[in-house]
Amino acid sequence: MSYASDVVQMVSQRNPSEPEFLQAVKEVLESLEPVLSRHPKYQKNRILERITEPERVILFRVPWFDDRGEIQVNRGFRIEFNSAIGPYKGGLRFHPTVNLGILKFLAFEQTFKNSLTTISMGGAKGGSDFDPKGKSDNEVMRFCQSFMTELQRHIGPLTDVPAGDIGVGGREIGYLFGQYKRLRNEFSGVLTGKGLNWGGSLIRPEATGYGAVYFAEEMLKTRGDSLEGKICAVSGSGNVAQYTVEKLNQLGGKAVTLSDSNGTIYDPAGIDAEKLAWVMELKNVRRGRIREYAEKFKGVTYKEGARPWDIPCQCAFPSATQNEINAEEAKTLVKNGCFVVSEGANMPSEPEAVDIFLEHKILYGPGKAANAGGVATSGLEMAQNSQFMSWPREQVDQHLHRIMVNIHENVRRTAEEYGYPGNYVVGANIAGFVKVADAMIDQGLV
Ligand code: NDP
Ligand code: 2IT
Repeated sequence: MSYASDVVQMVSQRNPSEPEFLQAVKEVLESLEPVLSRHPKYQKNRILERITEPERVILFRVPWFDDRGEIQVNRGFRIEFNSAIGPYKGGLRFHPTVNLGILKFLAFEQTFKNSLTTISMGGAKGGSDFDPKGKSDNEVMRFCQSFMTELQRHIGPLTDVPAGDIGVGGREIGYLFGQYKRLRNEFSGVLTGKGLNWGGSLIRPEATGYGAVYFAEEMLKTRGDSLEGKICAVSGSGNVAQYTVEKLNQLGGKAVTLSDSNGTIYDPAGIDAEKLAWVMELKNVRRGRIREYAEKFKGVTYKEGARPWDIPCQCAFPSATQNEINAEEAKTLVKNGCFVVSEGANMPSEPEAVDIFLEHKILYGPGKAANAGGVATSGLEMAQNSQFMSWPREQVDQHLHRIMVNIHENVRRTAEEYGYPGNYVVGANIAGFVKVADAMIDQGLV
């Protein structure tokens, strides 16, 4: 047995009820074999045993009153996974499916993703099983205030800097920031994704979607191709999906699908800027369902309970959630001519789906590389906060674009160096790992 598979087995025994965490650990550790055999120092320093164990897990009660005056109790989490290369950094997810194993997978992935950005940030994730759907603004505010009342003692602008993820957008970050400021009497860059009038960065809302499209563009360039005229399937209809569609439109692509947890819309004419503006109002202001798109625009079909992957496309941008593409769907995508997958979501492809993409040698950009633009721009927000400055839109977008080009180049080169040309999974995992692992060795056994 190899060192990596020994540790995978140990981690499985230790965390039997965390399937998503084990899935992420297995994928990363197995792809590290080439770097582990070349450099025995990682085994000697027991880096895999250490890097798969969070530095700290915080679990807390979040009590709040609903609008009827009834007491509700949710569970809050913050996983501070790794601080070898910077303060803990990563989003908060509010969704009824949230549990320890899901947040551990996300925080583990975040560690390698943040390493790829080239900005000094460690890995973390947090959230709650609170469901913002159907709650009033006041309920969301009371929940966020209670959540932050506990979380505030664990975070800080140089310690741990949360941001948004599923179910946490500008509204939630505002309520969380207000409560932090009130309790700590401190106006600081403790959260990212803030409003533009109170320390937020231009382009942060756009960054994850834009970044995933920039990454796809870089992958296409390696084959002398571009996004011009490409039919694109996008899943989700939240923050990442919306700005993926916006950037695709700007670069000549044609997005034909969006979805939510109820179903998928297919618009063969393309989701142009005007339709996208309507979607943004629907999802971000009215908080409605994507089904309504098919009622509003002609020639559109809506399939209840369906995902977009049987719609013929050349490029796919999974932008909803983990494990949203299975092996069958991956086969269908490839059969229908899809040859670019750029993951806006975290771990949206099941392991068997990833195998199919790699087997068919399509351009497959795993989430930790393709969606790193979001957290990278959070890093740019932190940089602006520390200077008490805000940079113009073009400047932030140029930084984001440059960062995505550099991540792509680093990942591509690393894959080649270790004998897996074109394999962005191996490239991203090794490049992300080496920087964190070397920092851990430099800093001793802590
Ligand atoms: P949002 O909450 O803005 O949107 C999430 C979208 O995905 C919604 O359309 C939602 O539908 C759908 N969705 C969520 N859960 C499920 C599910 N179980 N099945 C089907 N659809 C689902 O979140 P984001 O756009 O911010 O996040 C989307 C993905 O991108 C996540 O994987 C997140 O981790 C990842 N990501 C986000 C970043 C960011 O900066 N925001 C950065 C990097 C990655 P519904 O309305 O029905 O819930
Ligand atoms: O998964 C992610 O990278 C995010 N949700 C963004 C994290 C951040 O700190 O901006």
